[in-house]
Amino acid sequence: MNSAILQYPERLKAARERLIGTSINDPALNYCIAGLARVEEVLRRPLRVVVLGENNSGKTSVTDLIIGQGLLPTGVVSNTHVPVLVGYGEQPAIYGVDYDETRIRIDSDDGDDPLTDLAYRAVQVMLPLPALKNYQILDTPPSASPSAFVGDADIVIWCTVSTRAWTESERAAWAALPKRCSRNALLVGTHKDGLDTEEDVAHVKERLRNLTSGLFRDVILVDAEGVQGGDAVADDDPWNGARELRDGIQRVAESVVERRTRKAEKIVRRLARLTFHHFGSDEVRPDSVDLLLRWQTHAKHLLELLQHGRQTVPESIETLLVTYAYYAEKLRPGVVRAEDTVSGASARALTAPIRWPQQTTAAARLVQTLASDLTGLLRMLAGQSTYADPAVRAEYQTARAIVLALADLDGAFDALGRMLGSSLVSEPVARAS
Ligand SMILES: Nc1nc2c(ncn2[C@@H]2O[C@H](COP(=O)(O)OP(=O)(O)OP(=O)(O)O)[C@@H](O)[C@H]2O)c(=O)[nH]1
Ligand SMILES: [Mg+2]
Repeated sequence: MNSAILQYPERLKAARERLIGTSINDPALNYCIAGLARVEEVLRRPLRVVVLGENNSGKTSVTDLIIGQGLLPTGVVSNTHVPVLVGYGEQPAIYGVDYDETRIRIDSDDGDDPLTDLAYRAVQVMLPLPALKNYQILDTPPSASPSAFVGDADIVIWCTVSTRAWTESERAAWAALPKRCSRNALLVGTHKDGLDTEEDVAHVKERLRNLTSGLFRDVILVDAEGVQGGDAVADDDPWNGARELRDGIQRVAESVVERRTRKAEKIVRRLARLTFHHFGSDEVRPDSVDLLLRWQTHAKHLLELLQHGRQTVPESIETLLVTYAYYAEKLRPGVVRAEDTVSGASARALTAPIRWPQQTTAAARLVQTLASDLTGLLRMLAGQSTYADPAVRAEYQTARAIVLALADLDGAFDALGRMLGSSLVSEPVARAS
């Protein structure tokens, strides 16, 4: 997987800790810190694999096969009339989850068989297996409505008995699940051992693929009949399908994580933008008030031109950036050309082609956002800190730099850098309306 994706939660954590480290007590900044913590938490949550299928289709056996055959406790294996969530724990432990969500440890050695004695809503099994740090597995009980279990599923596995696979009732049950389930679903055919030859295996696999085309990411056949509750079986024999199944889950997991990260990046950018616009204690230097007003009039005019179709989106962006550069130079001479002062933008982006958005409402909104970001930046250049203490001022500057990096305004600045090139920053002229 792309390492930037894997490192993203760490990057957020580092930024958040540096923000906390500035010890600035600013409501917008506090809001940002709390938001970052929340996003990190969501990103670090293990994925949830939900194992579904009709009665006796091998759900529990497949759950056991995924974690390592024989590792699921016997009491649990023989009692799957409630959902069983298998997750990571430093020490092996089994909990009963009550209807009021209280957890009671039930794997003590007092001789009772608490798994059958008490009515739990669910059972939670904790095992010290590294793979379970990345995903939890929910083994579901025989149920008339599998949709009850997919609410927070990231990956769905449907178990079917290979020798009689994909019956009409299975088709109907799968069709009743939310459409999004298919995006990250695997079809697992159990009882592979009931097929005589490799040819039969290939034939059943092909048949299943054809019958369920578009419904699953992959079809995997397994022999899931293991030594349950006994010693773990070494599964270096590729025939039982355990490795193929784990690889399949891993592939789906990677795409889920990637999508989750992209979403998080968007949220963080929005959060950082919002923070950037609301935090700080600068006041505009008296000599800069007029320049700022002129910029605002200018930007407003440009947005109107766009709205009335007199300028295209690319033209509007270019003009906005050139205009911004002009005012930025006026407010703080040298700021535009000293590349890292403005953006810290990398050379990578300077060589990449700009993909201007099409002329749509979304694109117009993008230009508007850009204008307001640029206003925020100019305000920053036009500001003087109200803090006399240079140490506090420096902390504000640090915090601002972190927030700006999170807001990732680089795209805009890269384009700016490219357009300016070596040319001089001249007074921009808005097109005649
Ligand atoms: N031969 C063979 N037997 C299997 C396989 N998978 C499961 N079984 C057996 O089939 C029976 C049902 O398997 P389970 O894993 O309990 O099925 P389940 O879907 O969890 O059953 P419920 O929770 O009662 O719906 C058990 O006796 C398993 O040992 C397989 O791949 N091959
Ligand atoms: Mg079961």
